[in-house]
Amino acid sequence: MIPSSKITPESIFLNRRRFIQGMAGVGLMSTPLIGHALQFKSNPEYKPALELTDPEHALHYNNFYELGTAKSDPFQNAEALHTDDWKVVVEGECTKPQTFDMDDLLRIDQEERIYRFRCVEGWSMVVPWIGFPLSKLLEKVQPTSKAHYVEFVSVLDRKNLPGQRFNLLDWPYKEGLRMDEAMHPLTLMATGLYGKELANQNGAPIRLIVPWKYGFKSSKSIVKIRLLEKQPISTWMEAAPREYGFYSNVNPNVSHPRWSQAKERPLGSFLKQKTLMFNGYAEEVAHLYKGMDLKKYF
Ligand SMILES: Nc1nc2c(c(=O)[nH]1)N[C@H]1C(S)=C(S)[C@@H](COP(=O)(O)O)O[C@H]1N2
Ligand SMILES: [Mo]
Repeated sequence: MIPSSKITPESIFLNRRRFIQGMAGVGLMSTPLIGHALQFKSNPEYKPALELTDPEHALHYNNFYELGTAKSDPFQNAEALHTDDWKVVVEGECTKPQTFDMDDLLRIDQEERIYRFRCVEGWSMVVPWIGFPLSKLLEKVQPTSKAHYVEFVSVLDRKNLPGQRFNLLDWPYKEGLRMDEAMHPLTLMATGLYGKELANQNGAPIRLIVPWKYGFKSSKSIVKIRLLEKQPISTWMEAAPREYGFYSNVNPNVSHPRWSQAKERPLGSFLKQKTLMFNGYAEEVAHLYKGMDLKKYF
């Protein structure tokens, strides 16, 4: 995939899109410019009155260690990620394990949702994702009563992905959610961003988005989803267990061992702002953690 920003300036695209949106209201839209046409509807339930992050930042300041550790690496090395004939295997504790190709996944109704996104490093953004609730995919494989956790496995391609030539992390990148977190309506499988299919550097062709958790829980370029009875060990837990827990809910009151999480810097802004409990989604998700000590289950 050619990074879209190499084809057209994002500002032109955005203005054009706003114009089209203005005409079409919340009707069915497709991408007006180059790239795979994504059919999607804007979901008015997830259209907060927040200023969107300039796509220049969201597309060029990335964490995607498979493509390198510097923030500019994922965009620069984007072509090293090969997304042709992508498949997502869904297996484990379910009665109908299946392999889905991208056509199957794009046949699920795609919607646009504007979410806050907060990296554990202390920066944040507000971006319009396109995708579908993960619950819609999990329902298709019919989880058994033993499916208590979900594991997400990202792409493994040591030959092409520059970051995987080093064992900086235990590849492939793995993450996990509790079943109720995975089935929560906010939990999204994203296939697009800013009205277009996902750019490679953002985790093409399909990634997870869990907006109330730190960004590293939102795995990119997923190839396998496993339903499990026991809690899996995620890549960052394994790398630094005292720093990165399984839950990793955004919480301004629980510091990272090396820095405070009370504030964040929105990409494109010089000033910091206060970080919100559960990244502003407390009303929707706080009940999932009732009675849990959030300092212990960080
Ligand atoms: N496979 C994979 N997924 C990943 C990462 C990664 O290195 N590899 N980085 C995570 C981190 S730390 C963040 S903040 C987000 C960044 O997403 P973005 O580049 O689209 O903003 O992706 C997350 N998902
Ligand atoms: Mo992150």
